[in-house]
Parts: sequence; C-alpha cells; structure tokens
Amino acid sequence: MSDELDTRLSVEQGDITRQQVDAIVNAANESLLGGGGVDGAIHRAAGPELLAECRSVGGCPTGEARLTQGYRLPAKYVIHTVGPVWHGGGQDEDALLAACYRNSLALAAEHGVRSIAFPAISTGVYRFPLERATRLAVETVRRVLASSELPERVVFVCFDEATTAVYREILEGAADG
Ligand code: AR6
Repeated sequence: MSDELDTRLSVEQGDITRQQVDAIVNAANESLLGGGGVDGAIHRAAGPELLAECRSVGGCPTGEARLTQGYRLPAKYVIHTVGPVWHGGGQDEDALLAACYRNSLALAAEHGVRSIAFPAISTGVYRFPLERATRLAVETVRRVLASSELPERVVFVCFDEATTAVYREILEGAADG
C-alpha cells in the first residue's frame, strides 16, 4: 500500500457507536427497522428519532446504502448498508459485500464526510467468513480511496479481539503488497 493510503486506513477494537467520526456505517437488514448486533447498538445509542427517519426511508436492497442523521450519536450521519447473508459463496455474496463498501463510501463523499467508521459487515448473524470478508473490505476500501479524496480517513471498528486480529493481519499484509 502506498504511504499516503496507509495513513488513511486504520483498525480499532471497540464500540462503533462511540466513534468520533463524521459518519458510522450500520450493518442493517433490508427493512432498515433495526435488529440485533451492531444495528441494535446503533439504534439504542442514536435514540428513537433514528428509527423514525429509517421508517421514512422505506428499506434498502442488499448491497446498497442509505444515509440518515446520527441524532444522539457523536457521528453526524449513519450510513445504513445491507450486507449479504452467506449462502456458501454462489449467490453473488462477494460482489454484494464489495458493493456495500463502495456504495457507503460514495454516499459519504457526496455528503462531504471526512471520516467514517465501518463495522465488519455480514460477519456476524449473516455468517460471511471473516477472512474472506475482511480481504474484500480492505481491498474495496483501498481501491475507492486511491481515486477519491473523500473520505480522508476510514476506520475499521472491530468489536472483538478475534476480528481485530484478522483485520490487523490483512491490513499489514496489504501494506507489504
Ligand atoms: N460496534 C462495532 N461492531 C459491533 C458492535 C458494535 N457496537 N456490535 C456488534 N458488532 P452483525 P451482520 C460486530 O451480526 O452479520 C442485525 O440484526 C459483530 O461482532 O451485527 O451484517 C441486522 O439487523 C460483528 O463482527 O451484522 C441484520 O438483520 C459485526 O459487528 C443482521 O444483524 C457484524 O455483525 C446483519 O448481520
């Protein structure tokens, strides 16, 4: 990875709802009406106004992204994206997951977002294999950043130690390549 790209990407272990960034990404479902995992945590931290705005959005197809305000979160915006459910890899899961990252970053840039945090989309309840998802996430984000000035900074926020370790390894591997 070029030095310039290297400084724009980082990994942190923690709770995405506490991130001091312009936008956080939510790993939502197509209804956009909340759920468990990171989705539940974001709705709890943002407050009921978030659900009210999500109702007015009217859902989001897998692979696409929608932007709302962040309400009680430190982040100004929430970008809701819907990752694919893992069905073994033969149902376009890789392309759909890459689209989540690309579409979220495009929407962020349109709104002047300078810093953005991503969770490990699809790797929880949706069961996408972690290493495969992480490689796709890192590759896709690197490619977008190489041709776009915004966002200036992307943080991958990992909730647990195992996920953090995989992200660090793959990001460091990418830095050598
Ligand atoms: N901050 C950062 N990451 C988190 C947090 C948090 N507060 N909480 C969980 N994670 P998942 P998916 C991690 O299941 O697989 C929801 O019900 C978690 O450890 O949240 O895309 C939606 O409504 C894992 O590494 O999302 C959908 O129905 C990662 O976030 C469905 O789950 C993603 O796990 C989406 O499933």
